[in-house]
Amino acid sequence: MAAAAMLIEPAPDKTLDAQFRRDVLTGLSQPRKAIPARWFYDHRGSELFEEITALPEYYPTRAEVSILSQRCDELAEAIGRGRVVVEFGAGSATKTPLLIDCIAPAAYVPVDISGDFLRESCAVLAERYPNLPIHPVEADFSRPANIPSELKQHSRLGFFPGSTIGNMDPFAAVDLLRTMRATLGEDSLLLIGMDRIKARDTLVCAYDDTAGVTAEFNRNLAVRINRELDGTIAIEALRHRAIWNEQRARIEMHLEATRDIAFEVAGRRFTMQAGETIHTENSHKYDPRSAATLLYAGGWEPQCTWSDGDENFMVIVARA
Ligand code: AVI
Repeated sequence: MAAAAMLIEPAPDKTLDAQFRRDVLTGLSQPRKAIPARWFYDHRGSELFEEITALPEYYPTRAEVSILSQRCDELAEAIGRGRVVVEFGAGSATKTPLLIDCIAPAAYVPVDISGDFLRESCAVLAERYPNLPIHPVEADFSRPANIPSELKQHSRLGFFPGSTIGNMDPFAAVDLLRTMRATLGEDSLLLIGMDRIKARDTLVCAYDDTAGVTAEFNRNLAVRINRELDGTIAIEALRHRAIWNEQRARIEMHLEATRDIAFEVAGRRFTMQAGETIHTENSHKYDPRSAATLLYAGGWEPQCTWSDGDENFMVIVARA
């Protein structure tokens, strides 16, 4: 790795375990059961998500990659060269190099709560870009993070691809955008990917693929609960559901009980009636106007927006 490979602000695993336990127990105790989507991503969940990104029905990854690769010159003009790129989440092997090739950053700072993913993605990038200073920061990017002081003189570009912002409800998304602004500081830019509103069938198929990978991804949350929290959930009694909520412009994923079930989690007893669901994910979709409103509320002024040829996905550059 070209520069400081030290990880700062290590995330305490015990705290994560406790948060998982609390979120699951609280979520299952509500009249409408719901568990935050962040808990999908254990090792198996991350593998399944990688598989999802290659599915024929799941267009967002391909669409975003096509924008980043085909609009390189325009991106370079909008962003300029020599910024420090701060990526929120460990970089993906496909998207981060596209950006680096395009804007020749002064340094790359991935911020991720998982030290393992950080190490993996930094090792891959360090091999590909031996002269690029890489400064991984092991931290929860929903809290203000410290950018290494030796990089303070450079302007920053926040990079938040993948429409991950869509997995937050609009209030949480605004909070996150404000936190990113605080981390990045004055004179910074943000390059963000957002999935666009489109025909219901296209959306539902993207989240309910024929190979059943998204169904397995969804059910893996219950598998994780059984393994990590001494759960006794009958996995085969949970059906994957993907529903387009038109009013809220979001895809909802649920695990629906196909029969009455009772189970224990961490010593507590829960029941579900046939047809009752655990709400496991929201994936909000935007159009250019609602995206701009969200960005303004989060302290960012949109400068340029690019969509892929099918208008499935947007990449936006916004200014602090
Ligand atoms: C990570 N996130 C942007 C994905 C999405 O499209 O909301 C997660 C996902 N859930 C099911 N398929 C993909």
